[in-house]
Amino acid sequence: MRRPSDLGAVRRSRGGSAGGPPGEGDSWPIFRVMADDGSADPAALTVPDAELKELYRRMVFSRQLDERMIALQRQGRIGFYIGAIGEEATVLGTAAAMEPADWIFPCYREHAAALLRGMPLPVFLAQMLGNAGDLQFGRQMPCHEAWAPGRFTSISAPIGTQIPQAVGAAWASRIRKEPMVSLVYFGEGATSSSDFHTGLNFAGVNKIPTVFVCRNNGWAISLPREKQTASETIAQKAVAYGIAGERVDGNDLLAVHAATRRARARAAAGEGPTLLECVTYRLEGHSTSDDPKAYRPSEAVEPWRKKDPIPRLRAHLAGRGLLSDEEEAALQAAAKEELQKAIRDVEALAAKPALESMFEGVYADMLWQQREQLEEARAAVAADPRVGDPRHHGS
Ligand SMILES: Cc1ncc(C[n+]2csc(CCOP(=O)(O)OP(=O)(O)O)c2C)c(N)n1
Repeated sequence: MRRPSDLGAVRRSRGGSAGGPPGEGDSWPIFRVMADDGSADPAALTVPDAELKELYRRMVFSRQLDERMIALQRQGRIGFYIGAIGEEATVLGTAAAMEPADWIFPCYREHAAALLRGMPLPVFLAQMLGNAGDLQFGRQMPCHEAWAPGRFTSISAPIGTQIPQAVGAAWASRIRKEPMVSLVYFGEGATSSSDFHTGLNFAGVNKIPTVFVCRNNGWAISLPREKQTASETIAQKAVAYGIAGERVDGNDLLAVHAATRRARARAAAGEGPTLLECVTYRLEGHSTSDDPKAYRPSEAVEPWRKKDPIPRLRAHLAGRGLLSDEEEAALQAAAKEELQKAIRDVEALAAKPALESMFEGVYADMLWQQREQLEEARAAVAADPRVGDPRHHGS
């Protein structure tokens, strides 16, 4: 069996004690390109300058999107949101390192990857509102988007289910001789799921071309990483499956991108899958339904605020003369304006999905039972137009 230690930058565990917050385990050294102050060895830079600036712009946009969506939820304008504040370098660095033919299997924090894959912002926002512009006809929870034209599958709410799905899709592509590598996202909590085992075991045995991206953000809702697993790191779990494992500074966009390129190249060359552990931190609550003050002291968060991936990449770009203060201000203002306009436009689309859409898309031809239910629904709406309005809970 090929040992992960044979695979270039991939390390093998020397063992070590369990516990400690993410970032402390030293038996699997963390791969970094950028220092905390944004400086980097010019010889280690692999992302062209223009692409790097564009990824920085997308990180800023992702942060503003998350902040706006949380505000909309607090104002009662959308029902739910789950974002990636603090994890932007992990999401964008991995997605940007893949090829357009590759399928992305998201967890639920990867909205920036959906937009990178070409999902139009208004379509994303219509899904948030579940209105007539929603391609899913309001059937999914808010922020459970899908964008098939960009090979971005539906967000997976049940923990871990997307892992074997990504493996199956890559297996199918290999059978069809298509050069596709799948990439799947999950949190460190999902590494305790049976689907994690199923997916990594099968992929390891069969050398399936999948890149497994664990966003180790330290928390699974209220459960800290050290109570999730006795393993010192997530990357070392690769050893048991006989696959490559790599531990990366998830707040270093350059490192995340380079490690994902390496993992993709291994997969495409038939050398099998890689488990990438991106060490990052969930700076805010799990979702808009969560208040982290109930279980996490703010002192635990402060050191990670100083490691925020956005100022770090900004310092890197500024240090290399690639981003001036004026450009930074313009980029922030443009993101704000784009968001404001898109939210205004999509909210103005007040219409709900067509009533018929509730019954369509299940069978090629509607069953008689569905036709009967559709007639009943039509009669109910005709008698009281408030029926079906989510703000109306019956009388
Ligand atoms: C099978 C299943 N069990 C429980 C839940 C409830 N749940 C939603 S998110 C979550 C925590 C997941 O944590 P992690 O995998 O670390 O991802 P993160 O939210 O940190 O990105 C849980 C337990 C679920 N969605 N599915």
